[in-house]
Amino acid sequence: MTWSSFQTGPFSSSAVLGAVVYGPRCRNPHLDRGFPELTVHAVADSADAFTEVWHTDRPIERGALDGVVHAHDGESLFCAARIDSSDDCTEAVRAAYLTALGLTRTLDYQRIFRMWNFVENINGTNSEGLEVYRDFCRGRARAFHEFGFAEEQLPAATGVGALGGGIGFCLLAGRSAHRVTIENSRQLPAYRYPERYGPSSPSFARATHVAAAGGGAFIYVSGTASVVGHETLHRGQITEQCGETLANLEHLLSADNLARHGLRPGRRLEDLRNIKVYVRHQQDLLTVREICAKAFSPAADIAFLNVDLCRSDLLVEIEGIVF
Ligand code: 3EB
Repeated sequence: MTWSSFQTGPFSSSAVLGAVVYGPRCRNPHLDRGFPELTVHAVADSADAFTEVWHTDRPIERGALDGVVHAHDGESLFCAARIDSSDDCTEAVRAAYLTALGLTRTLDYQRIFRMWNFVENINGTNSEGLEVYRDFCRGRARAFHEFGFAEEQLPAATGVGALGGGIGFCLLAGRSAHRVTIENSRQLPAYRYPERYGPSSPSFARATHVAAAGGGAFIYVSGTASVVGHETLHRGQITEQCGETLANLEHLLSADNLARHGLRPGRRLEDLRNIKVYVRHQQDLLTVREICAKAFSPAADIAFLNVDLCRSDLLVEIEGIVF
């Protein structure tokens, strides 16, 4: 099984399946250190940089295909790609996602359980006047559709802004782990959002439960925001958006919600680890930090990133993992 940790200093490159650097500049995905590394431009100051490292206890094989770098260990696959900034990204996103999805098939890791997407200028508009996030969603949706993915099988995801570097994305997939996709009964499945949010609904599930063949279960929780049904609540109110986001996370992990998917036991906010908190406005960081310190376990690493979010009225988004 693969698990992750946040590293702020140098770390050993052995037994690493992949890594995502949240740094002060972007870099093309590469294999220079012996594993695939995605470098996202996500912090303004290098003092705030950190790396999420995906560990494995098994030997890895690695490679690159059309710019998509990847490594796999017989149980899990990590792959990462970057798409240059452009006026229209639908086609480039579709192509890069199709390459990554193709790898899951040819390498036989077909149970995709998590993906992350970092989109520069996410709330800007493309040459046809479409928001960049919506343009991105269209390409991703086309790739999953063409690949024959049922909506109910979509993985958990994060889709947030980046300070530069076009679009970086990575995904994690399993070969034989049992995977259950989880929705949140407080929220409409994102893949059923009405058309007013864009020509293609976002392709993701609220969470995935992954049970390793050798025992052990993980819940990968998607980026979660102040969205109830399909509407953004508490426009302009950071404390209230944090509260609604925490209510969404709490309900997602509750015994009642997990039981709808045949899963138990229920989990709590205190069970979340490797938490990332995306905050749109720098001036909200202190407020959000205080709320998160109260809500989550002191044992959890919590990283705060000051980036834009996929809807211009969202101020905060939170993700995490139950190990
Ligand atoms: C939402 O609930 C907030 O497009 O991959 C959260 C997680 C959001 C993932 C994505 C978007 C994505 O709709 C936005």
